[in-house]
Amino acid sequence: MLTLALSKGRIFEETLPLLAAAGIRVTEDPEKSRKLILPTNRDDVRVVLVRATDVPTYVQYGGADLGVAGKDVLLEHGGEGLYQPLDLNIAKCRMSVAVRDDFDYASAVKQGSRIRVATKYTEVARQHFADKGVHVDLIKLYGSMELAPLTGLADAIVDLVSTGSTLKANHLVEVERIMDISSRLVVNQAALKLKRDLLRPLIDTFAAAIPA
Ligand code: PRT
Ligand code: MG
Repeated sequence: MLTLALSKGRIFEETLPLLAAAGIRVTEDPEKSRKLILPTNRDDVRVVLVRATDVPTYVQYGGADLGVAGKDVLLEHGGEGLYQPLDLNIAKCRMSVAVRDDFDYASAVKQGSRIRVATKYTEVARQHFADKGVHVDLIKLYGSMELAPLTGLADAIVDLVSTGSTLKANHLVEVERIMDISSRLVVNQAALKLKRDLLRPLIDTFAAAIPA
């Protein structure tokens, strides 16, 4: 049996075509069902639904044999115990710094200055500002980062941006692009050896079906 960990929403939706390429069809709709374990048309493959940030943890400890997780999530997790064979090129976005449209970011990040940044991605943010020689006070948030600069909680946020419409709707502007983000296939290292006969063909089929 192979257990695949996915999060609901864009990762689930964008993984479906890759599964289809391997002849795997999830036979229940996660948006309609309350089930957390979804069967597929194959007796030896099932899908477990977990929070996006929990996918690496499930795979690391063998709660799932493989999973799909954003690079943002993997960077914060650290990737320990995970084999990452493929960039699936799905759920694409970028990680950026954003500020209020009336905030003078250039002055705020002069060498040796100090800035207050709210983010879910404290590891990436810490590294980014360290590289620039800017002292940063990090405020860890779990959601609605966009609100932080509007309420005076922080000068800037580090968040994911795709269309940019969330920033725009909240009078924020993207002032720096830190990195491009896409989702990766992650595999439990022990499973890779013990379930090689099931996993290897699946990884190869996914590799051939990655969207351009
Ligand atoms: O939503 P929930 O709190 O349950 O969990 P999650 O946000 O961790 O999961 P989900 O499903 O929203 O995101 C899963 C993965 O999709 C992330 O880890 C990213 O790798 C990837 N991804 C791709 C995105 C986006 N695009 C994205 N736009 N994740 C989040 N967003 C958010 C962003 O944080 C911001 O609030 O969408 C908003 C911006 O979108 P635009 O289009 O307005 O710019
Ligand atoms: Mg989300």
